[in-house]
Parts: sequence; C-alpha cells; structure tokens
Amino acid sequence: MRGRLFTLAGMLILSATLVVGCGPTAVDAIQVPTAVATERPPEAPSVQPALTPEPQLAEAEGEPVEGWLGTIVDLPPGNQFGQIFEREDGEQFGIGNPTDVVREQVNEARTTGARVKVWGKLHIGVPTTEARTIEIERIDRISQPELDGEPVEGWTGTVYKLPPGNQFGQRFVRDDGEQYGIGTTKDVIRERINEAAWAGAQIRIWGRLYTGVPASEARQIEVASIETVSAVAPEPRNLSPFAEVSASSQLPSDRYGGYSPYAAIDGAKETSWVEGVSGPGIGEWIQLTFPGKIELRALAFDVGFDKNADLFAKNNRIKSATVVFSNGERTTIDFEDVRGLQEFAMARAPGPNIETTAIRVIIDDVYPGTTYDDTCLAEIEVWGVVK
Ligand SMILES: [Ca+2]
Repeated sequence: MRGRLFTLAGMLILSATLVVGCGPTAVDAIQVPTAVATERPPEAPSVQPALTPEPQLAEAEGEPVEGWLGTIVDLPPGNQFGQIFEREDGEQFGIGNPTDVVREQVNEARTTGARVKVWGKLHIGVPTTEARTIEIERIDRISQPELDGEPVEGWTGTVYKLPPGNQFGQRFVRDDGEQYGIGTTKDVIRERINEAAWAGAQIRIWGRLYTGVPASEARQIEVASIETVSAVAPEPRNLSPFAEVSASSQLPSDRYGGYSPYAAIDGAKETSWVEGVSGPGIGEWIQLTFPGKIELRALAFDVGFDKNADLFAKNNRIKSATVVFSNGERTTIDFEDVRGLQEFAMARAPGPNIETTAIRVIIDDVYPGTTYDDTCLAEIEVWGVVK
C-alpha cells in the first residue's frame, strides 16, 4: 500500500510537471511549482527524480503486450488521466484511445475490480501515467477465486456459538477440526444454523468459502443449503453462551468497564457481573434463561472479580448460593474462597437428571472483600444436553 501511495504521489508530481510544460503562459509555470512546494513536505522534491521514467525500462517502444495480468484502477478525482492499468507486479500504465467495445470492457473491469488480461501495444514517452501507455486491443476478464469464493460441497461439522460480545457470533467446526466463520443471506437457513448450534447437531452444508475476510480464522462460509446429520449432541456442552441473562441489580459502569450480567457468560474471567445494591448484596440474583429445555449435568462458577489476585481479594466473593430451576427444584451450593472455576456435578445416578429452561443463582453469603463491599461473579458455566 505504501508503494502504491508513493507511486500515486509521484504521478501527481509528474502530472504537475507536464501541466507546467504545456502551460500557455509563464505565470502558470511559476505558480504551479510554488503550490507544490508549499503543500508537500520538504523531502518530496528529492523523490521526484526517481519517479521520472527510467531509461532502461524493460519494455521497449511498440513492444506487443500479450496477456498481461492486472486490474483497471481509478486515479484520484481530478487527475487528467482518469484510469490506468495496474499490472500485477505493481507497474502502472496509461490506457490509450481504445475502441468503444474495449472502452466499455475497461469501464466494467474498473467498476467490478475484476482481474483482467490485456493485449495490445506499448507506447513510451507519451504524456500519461509513468509516461507509458498501452494501446489496448483486447481485454479479458478472468475468474477471481478470492472474490467469487470456492465451492463448499457437503462439508460436515458442527456450529459453535461464541460468547456474547464476540464479533463473529458463530463458527463452523468441520469434522477434521478446521474452523470457519459461517453465515447466510437466507432467513430459513439462518434459523436452521441457529437450531443446529443450540442442539450441537452435526450438519452438512453447501455454499461458498470466502477467504481474507473479517471472520473466524478470516474464512467465511456463505451457506446456500443445509442438511441435518445428527439431531442432538449426546455429550454435555457449556450452554451458557446461548442464554439470555438478567439480574436483580448491577453496579453501574465506571472507567474500568461494565458489570452487566452478560459479563458472567462472556467466557472471560477478567470481566464480572457485580450486584448493585448497597451492602454485600445478600438476596441479589443472576438468571440464565435458555432457548429451550436442557438436561443439567454440571455447573461451574468463578465466584469473584477474577481479573487478578489483588482485585479478587479487594471485592466480595460468593460463599454460598441457592440455585433455582424452572421445574421448581432448588439446591444450595457452598464455594471455596479460591480463584478460577469451581465445578459441581449435577448428574444424578440413578436419574432422572434435572430438566430446566432457566437457572437463577441467589447470593446467600459472601467472603468479604478487603476494600469494596461489592459481590462479584466472573463466570458461570451450565453444562448440559439439549432436550
Ligand atoms: Ca466474565
């Protein structure tokens, strides 16, 4: 990019020089260099000699141009030469007076950004970009795998929902472990992708793969067609990223960040939900509500402000909590006063396991912080199987 700007700046200087040379009066000839001198940094003039056409150009006058690869690009507005051919090695060439047919193709290539191959004749020393012009006789648009995408034909894998706040939302993990962003323009398919993500179902997809794009691993699949292979993942998964989260209160945001209940399911121990009432917040709660019923297998909690040991000690940690389920059951959990996730198996032997659509965690008791009377929960994970 730097090289390109450098060249463009050079072309502007060159253009200015040419205007001076063609200027009708001596007044023009004086004014133009003055303007250039005041608008450019002092080192700019020393650059100019290197930008004049080099005598030992590889191309010779009248040399045939045979299938050169490149793109048609616009010069900045106001530039007298309008558009140029930029060869794939970065060399730039003006475009001679083409026939109407070729002119139309050049315009189309410019607006679509398509890679093209050009044929014609090279002219040197003409008043144009880099003083080199191609008299284009033929221009062919060639395929663009980067822009048009590669075909995705029947790939199988699963869709993972990323924690709230992650800019990419979801990712497709192919059965061989390769990961891709996943999206679609069709509402029906989007719904099926979301259902498959929630269930942990294996799916088979068709569509196109785009690379070098802002997505998970910079690779994005645009799904055109989807098929379900397995209904529901049999192994328990952390389903917290799918939950809607609410809380009885929250500490207002400050210069260090926010303390909303979403901070407890964002997958980051550095962020926490913090209750917002005066005192330690006994009786305050956080609730996760799922898109459907789950069969609960395990819970995990990081019970304080776990950004670092210092803040963990300064703030209250949850010592015990009552967990309430949508089926009316409730249980009490006692926590150790330690950083990191504490896991609690919830599977019953023999079953049946708890089935619920929501989990509410009510603060019963706290380990007091040394500095702040605020009770924090860095993370909660809910491991289960979708019913
Ligand atoms: Ca967090």
